[in-house]
This record gives sequence, structure tokens and C-alpha cells, in this order.
Amino acid sequence: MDNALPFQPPRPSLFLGGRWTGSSDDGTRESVNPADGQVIALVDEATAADAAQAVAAARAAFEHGRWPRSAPEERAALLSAIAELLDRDREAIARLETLDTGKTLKESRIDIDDVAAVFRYYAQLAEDPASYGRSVDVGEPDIDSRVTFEPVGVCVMIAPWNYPLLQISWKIAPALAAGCTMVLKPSEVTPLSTIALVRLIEEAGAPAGVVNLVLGSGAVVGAALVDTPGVDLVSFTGGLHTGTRIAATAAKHVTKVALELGGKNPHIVFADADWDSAVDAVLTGVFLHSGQVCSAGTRLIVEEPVADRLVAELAARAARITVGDGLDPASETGPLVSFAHREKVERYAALGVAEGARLVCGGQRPNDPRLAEGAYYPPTIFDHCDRRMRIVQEETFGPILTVERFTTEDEAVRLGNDTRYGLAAGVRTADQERGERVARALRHGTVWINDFGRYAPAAEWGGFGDSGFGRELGPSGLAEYQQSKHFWRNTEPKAGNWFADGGKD
Ligand code: TXE
Repeated sequence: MDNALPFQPPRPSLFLGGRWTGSSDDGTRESVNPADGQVIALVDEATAADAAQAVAAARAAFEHGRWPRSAPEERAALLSAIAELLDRDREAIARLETLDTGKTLKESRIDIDDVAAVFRYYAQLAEDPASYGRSVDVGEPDIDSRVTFEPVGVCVMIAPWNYPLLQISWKIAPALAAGCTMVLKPSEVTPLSTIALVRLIEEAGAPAGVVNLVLGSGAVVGAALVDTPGVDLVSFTGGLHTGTRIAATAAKHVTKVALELGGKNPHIVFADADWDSAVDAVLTGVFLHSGQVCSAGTRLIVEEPVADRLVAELAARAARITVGDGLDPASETGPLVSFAHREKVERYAALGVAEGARLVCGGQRPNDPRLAEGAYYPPTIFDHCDRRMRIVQEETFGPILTVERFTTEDEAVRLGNDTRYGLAAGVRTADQERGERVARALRHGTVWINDFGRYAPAAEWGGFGDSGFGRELGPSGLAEYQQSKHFWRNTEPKAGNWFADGGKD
């Protein structure tokens, strides 16, 4: 029956202590292509006992293996080798990512190139002595004071489904550079590209036990990983509700936590902004990957005089976006990741109508019969929204743009900060000083000025507020996987005679 599937990753698909294995209860799970509802693969479904075994394997590799004690050159070589293998297998993995997530092949290829760039960036950082410590001048010639940055230990990495390969790689690459060992748990909705990546990591020569992989549900496997003693760090990207549960469980074990919990990201457009690039960026910012992007610019905040014109142009352009199977080169955006997720997005669209926002385009399933079998949902715009509406405040994680208007700069900033999240924001204006002023006032982890959605491996990524804490990418992304130790060496030890008798009787 497996042979009937269009894609079958090599099974078994769990990787524990350097060995590929099935689930301890022989459980499996189907992976579904959201473009047509077809099952594309069967993967092994781990149990809580498998999760505990994975943590034990990572613990053993951390305590006794060579990786935490490896030389910088060895770490850099492994990271570079992984990047090379990603280049080699780019097309195959891109196809897998598209089948599993629904995103277009063009997007999947970009993801894989970005992932390779992140591995290369951390290869470079792994060879930089500044990554491992610094000397401290304590002002005494006989004191040699050094702070070293050591691997934090065993890391659990839990990733979501929207950028499966990319988000888990933002965790794996710095953790390897730091000398950590780890257990990966991709989303049960999109496990395939992570299986492929772990095979490449094995091929690149990672010692047994350094990278372990378990697959399965958050409720069983994810929860077991977080609630297992012997974990030093849980790095999680996903929903707010899940993130708070993970943090609460981790607190019981005094486990360090890093959380990236999404956002409701404002895109502020002043009337003087360059028109064509503004229209283009607002459109791409919200509808790329059908809005399933944590930093999507879902909340347009536009200066009153140009609002009607901008909404009209956005609606016209949105209606022309070609929605379709990600494998079809004509498709500009794919389906939502799953049928269940489409239902959630539909509930938000219905809520927008009920809350009194004006539906300008989209808002119901496409009636093209070629899209009938997939989890498709069209670009949707709600105008005349109010800051108190739930569609303005909650992360819909779908192709839904809300529009609010402002008349003063203060009001724009107030609206831009009027969110429990704080992941990313954009401001568009021809006035450079105003751009800087507004960017400084916005409480978000990334602010784009006359651009949107871009990032760089060397620049930190993460949120303010309920978007979470901890940083990925950049030197701070490495620091997340390290802990400091202070060495204080006295080169000329002498009695200090603090006490009056000098310690004699
Ligand atoms: O994510 P979950 P879901 C947002 C988005 C979306 C919402 C819910 O708004 O609609 O979250 O999506 C694992 N212990 N984002 O339900 O549940 C789970 O198996 C340990 C934002 O799909 O957060 C998966 O691997 N792990 C986001 C991962 O957590 C648990 C990207 C994410 O799943 C667990 C995706 C538990 N108790 C959705 N429960 C972003 N920040 O980019 C689940 N998991």
C-alpha cells in the first residue's frame, strides 16, 4: 500500500541515538497534501516513551560524546557540509516541502536557500573566537579573568508547520555551533522536510545522539519532551496558547525556554509613501504563503487621504492573485496548510462580517472546480476596521488583511503598538526622519522602513510582548544555546589577611 503513495520517505522515520527506528507501538501517521487532500506519505508516530528515549540519547551524547567538546573547526565543517548537501538536494527537498505545506515551489526553493545560508552563517560564527568567550580586565595584574560560553546542554526544538524546514534550522544551526545535543519535533502536519534534513545531517557526519528526531502530536510527543527531566532548553515556535503551556511545564523543571509565538503585524502607510512599492509590499506582506507567516503584515494602517485609493487598488490586485497547487508554476500562492486550518480562517472571516467590518474582496471559498479538492482560501480584505475588533487583534494566520485609517503620526504609532504581540512592523513614508521616528516608537522585534518581510541570518529575530522571548539568528541566536562560565585565576596567590590575626592561632 505504501507504494501507492506519491512520496514515501524512507521509513523508519524516527532517529534516536544515531539509529533510524519505528515507533515503540508501531504507530504511524498520514501526511496529507493540502492541494488535493491526497495522502502523500506515512511516517512513524512516536510515543511518550520514544520521546523520553530521544532525550536520554541526547543526554548521553552531551555527557559522554565528543560534540560538546569538539573544536570550532569541526563544528564549522559540519555546518558547512550540511549547507552543501542542502544545495545538492535543493530540488527534491523543495518538492517535499511543497507537497507537505502547499506553498509554491518558488517559495520552497527560497526557503531552502535561506536555510543553507543560515547553516553557513553559523559555520562562520563557530570559527569566531568571540563566540566562545572573552577576557575581562578586572584591574589587577595577577588576576586572569575569562568568561567562556559553553553549550547549554540538551535542547528540545518544537517547530510549526508554516516554514517547517526553515524554522527548525534556525534552531539546529546555532545549537550545533554551540556544541549542544538536541531532540527535534517538527509539526505533525508537516514532518517530511525535517526527516530529509536529519538524513543530511547524518550524512554530513554528526556524531550519534547529537541530533535526534521524534515525530508526532503536540499533545503526546511535544508535551512529553517538555515534561521530561534532563532537558536544558526548550526552543519553541508556534501558537501563543501552546507557548504559554510549554513555558508553564518547563518552569516545573527550571528549564530555560525560548518562545516565538507569532504576531499581528502592523504595516503603516503614510500618504507620501512611494505608491507602487507600497501597493506591492502590502499585498505581498499579507498574502505571501496565504498569510501563514508569523510576520505577515495583516494589519494595514493607512493615512486617511490615500486610504480609499489604496484599498481599491489592493482589492483589484488581490482578486487577480492566482491561487492554485504549489507544484503548478502558474500558481502565485498555494492552499492553506490543512482543511482544519481553513476552517479556522473561515471562522475569522465570518467574525469580521459579524463585527461590522466591510468585506472588500474574498471571504468565501473559491468556486473554481479545479480547487474544489484542496484547502484553498482566497485573499480577503476587510476595510473600515476598528482596533477593538477581534479580527484586528487576533492572529488569523490566513490571507486576511484588515484596514484601519489614521490622520496623525501619533495615532499611527498608537495603533501600531495597539497589540498584545510585537513581532514585526512596517512603516512607509518618503520622509526619512519620520520613518526613523516611527520605527523607534514601534515596540516590535523587527521594523521595516519602506520594505517588508526581509530578514538576514546575521540580524536577530524575535518578538516583544506576547510574541515571546529569546532571539533567533545573529550572535544572540547562538547565545541562546550557550551559558556563560566565569574563570577567575590568581597567578600569584597570597594570603589576603582579611581577619585581624591573619588566620594564625
Ligand atoms: O500551532 P501549535 P497550531 C499560530 C497561528 C495558528 C496557531 C495554532 O495563529 O493558527 O498558532 O497553530 C507542538 N506541548 N502559529 O495549533 O499548537 C505542535 O505539535 C508541546 C504561529 O498548529 O502551537 C507543533 O509541533 N508541543 C506560528 C508546534 O507545537 C506542542 C506558526 C506548533 O503547534 C503542544 C504556526 C504541547 N502541549 C502557528 N501542543 C509562528 N509563531 O510562526 C502542540 N505542540
